[in-house]
Amino acid sequence: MLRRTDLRAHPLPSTTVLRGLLPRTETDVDAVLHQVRPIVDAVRERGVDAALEYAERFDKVRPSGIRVPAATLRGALSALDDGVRAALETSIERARKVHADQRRTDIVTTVVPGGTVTERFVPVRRVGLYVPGGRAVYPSSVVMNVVPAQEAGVESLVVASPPQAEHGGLPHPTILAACALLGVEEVWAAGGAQGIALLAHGGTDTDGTELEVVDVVTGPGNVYVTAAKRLLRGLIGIDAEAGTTEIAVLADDSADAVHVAADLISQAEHDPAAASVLVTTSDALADAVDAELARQVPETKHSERIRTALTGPQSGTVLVSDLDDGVAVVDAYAAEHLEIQTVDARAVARRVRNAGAVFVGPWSPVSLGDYCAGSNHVLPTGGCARHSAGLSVQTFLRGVHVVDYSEEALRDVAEAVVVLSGAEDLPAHGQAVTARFRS
Ligand code: HSO
Ligand code: ZN
Repeated sequence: MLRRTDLRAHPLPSTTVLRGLLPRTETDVDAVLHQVRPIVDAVRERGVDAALEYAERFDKVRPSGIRVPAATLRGALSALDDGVRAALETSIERARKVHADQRRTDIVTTVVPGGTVTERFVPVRRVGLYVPGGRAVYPSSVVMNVVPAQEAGVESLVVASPPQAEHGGLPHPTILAACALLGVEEVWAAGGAQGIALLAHGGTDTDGTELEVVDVVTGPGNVYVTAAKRLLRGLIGIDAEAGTTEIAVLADDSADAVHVAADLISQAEHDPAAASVLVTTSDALADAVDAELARQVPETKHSERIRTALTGPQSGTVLVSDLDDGVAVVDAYAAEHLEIQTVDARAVARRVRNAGAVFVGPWSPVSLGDYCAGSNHVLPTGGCARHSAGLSVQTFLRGVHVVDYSEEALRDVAEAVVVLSGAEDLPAHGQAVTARFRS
């Protein structure tokens, strides 16, 4: 079922060439920028009025207001299925454990006696966390956005999610319930590019209350949401761009084809454009995984979507000569999720440089990480794992340098400052130091 690329004939090509050979279609955010710019401009100029007009056009419903009433949030939580509530609590508890450990303590460096530089980790004041509507409803993504922001010590946070016509212009009730469970008090019925623009520019709600601007927006969304984040970056901070889900599995002949196939299917389930890539040293495993896919896909609920994803140009099997080449290939691919299903998987995993998250050995499937491992599932896609990390407490913190020198410590280094300021033809810089020591 998976298209094959055989890289065993010659030595592996360079990373640059390799990237071109590997299956991947990138979502073209640039192509929609011209559609998104007028939406962002309209929300900047006309605020909530414009956001509501776009909701009518794109979400097919005009919410009565942007901010969801507190009683509605409480109501959604009490209507939540008990089993789902308990599972969400497990997810939240584990995510809190991991993200609480990510908190940073200030780093004080004594550069010279009397001269210190402290890196103080300061949370941003207010963040907007975007939760998509659309094809699937992901309360787990509420957890993955809210928990790191809360654990970072962010003082004020708002969740924005598209209004749903079938829910009277409110975000999906499960999303509202997850927010309530996490103690989120501010939720906006606002989605798409207009939702992102409203977070960045703020406005006045239909009842006259202020919708306050945020400093950072995180969370996955469709191509329009991503385009809006790109346009507004600078005014707001954003996380790494999250596109369509991807899974890569690096496996040798010790891997269990039943598990590998199930894991490739699990992420293909998200979207017909999702990518599932198997990188393997074993023809026998490649064949067995194909056979398993043929058996398992028809049994899944969303088999059409999954088949489209698995047979698309973004998915496939890559055959490599050995695990060294396998590691080079998965590094060049830089998957959002990477599973290592080999002999001594831990050692192989340690050699991987580029991946959003790594899942080691037979008992750590990606879907565990999607919900209940404690790790974060908002991860860089489309090769962005080469330069970016997934969402974490760090996303919401800035390391601020605090410089504190005594008179003696400044006097000791004054000459070097003066020389450098002269070398850069900025003598007033040097004088700001020498002025302090003129008797
Ligand atoms: N695999 C998705 C996250 C998710 N899966 C949410 C299920 N629900 C991107 O990491
Ligand atoms: Zn998933």
